[in-house]
Amino acid sequence: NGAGTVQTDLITLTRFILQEQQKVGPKATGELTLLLNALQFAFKFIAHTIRRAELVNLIGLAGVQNATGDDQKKLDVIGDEIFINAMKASGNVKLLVSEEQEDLIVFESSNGNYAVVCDPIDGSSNLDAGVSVGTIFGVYRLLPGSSGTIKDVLRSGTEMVSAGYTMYGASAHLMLTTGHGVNGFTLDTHLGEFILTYPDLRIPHSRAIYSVNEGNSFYWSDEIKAYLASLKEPQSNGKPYSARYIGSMVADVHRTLLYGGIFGYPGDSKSKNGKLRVLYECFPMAFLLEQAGGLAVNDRGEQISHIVPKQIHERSGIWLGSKGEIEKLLTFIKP
Ligand code: P6P
Repeated sequence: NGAGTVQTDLITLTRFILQEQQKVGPKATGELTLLLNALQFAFKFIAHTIRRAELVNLIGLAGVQNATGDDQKKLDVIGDEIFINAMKASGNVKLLVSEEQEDLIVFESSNGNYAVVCDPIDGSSNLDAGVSVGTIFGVYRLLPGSSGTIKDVLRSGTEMVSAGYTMYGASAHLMLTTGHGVNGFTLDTHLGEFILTYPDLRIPHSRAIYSVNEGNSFYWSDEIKAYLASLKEPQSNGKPYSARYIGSMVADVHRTLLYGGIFGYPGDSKSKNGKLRVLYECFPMAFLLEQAGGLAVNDRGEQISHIVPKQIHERSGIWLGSKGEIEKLLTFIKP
């Protein structure tokens, strides 16, 4: 519609989630709906806090280290607390895995049937430079009869019931799947609502864009070196691929989802399993990409969502993106 026309029938995230619940029919308990609403509150609060951070100078090192040894920025700590409090308050969450917390969090008083895994503010090291960062999350329903133990989260990505991310950039963009495709929402700060802006998003089948940290190339396998060298040669259209790397996974994946291409953080001789964590970075992004018609594989070319992690901060090499681009990669890495 033209810029001047007024939209009078907006689809908010709340309305969308209810529509999804109605699709499930009478057996839907409404618990996932309540959980997704608690998640959206956390995203709104984090978005607001990040915007204010630049004004009230919250940005800066908090002087503490997180579970995986990264220097923790104040916003990491605040984002983590916001997320923990929102999940606890929902009453639907029994377990929480957070990048910022070494151990599994069990909400003792909760009778919730869900486990949430999250990276509250992924890419936070970019915050001072004003680069988009994001919250990445995944949701498991507790195993039948479980009262909530680590066994409920050491499961393959294929068992997730929902996943997505919210990228905090010029606007806050939430990309969400509940297993029925991918839908994108943009936060209208005046309404305080996420509005449906990317209905039934599909990733282009191919796109000549690759996204990887070339600074690691000395340590890559010969197969990866050969693959990337092939992208730098003029292709059938006479042009080589373009390189785009932001260094914030949510921003790099968001561009890949919208434009197509391939993003990777492969393992190498200095970090066998790469840098990205299986539960709250690889699995949610793999779920989204697969639901959008893309693919996500590990360094051996296996579908990454089939991995069963052995510990909650486990890492894996990962490549994700357009189906055509992953299939081209597989011709180099598939044994
Ligand atoms: P590198 C950010 O710290 C992060 O966890 C991801 O968001 C991002 O994709 C990756 O690390 C960047 O790592 O080694 O390329 O700086």
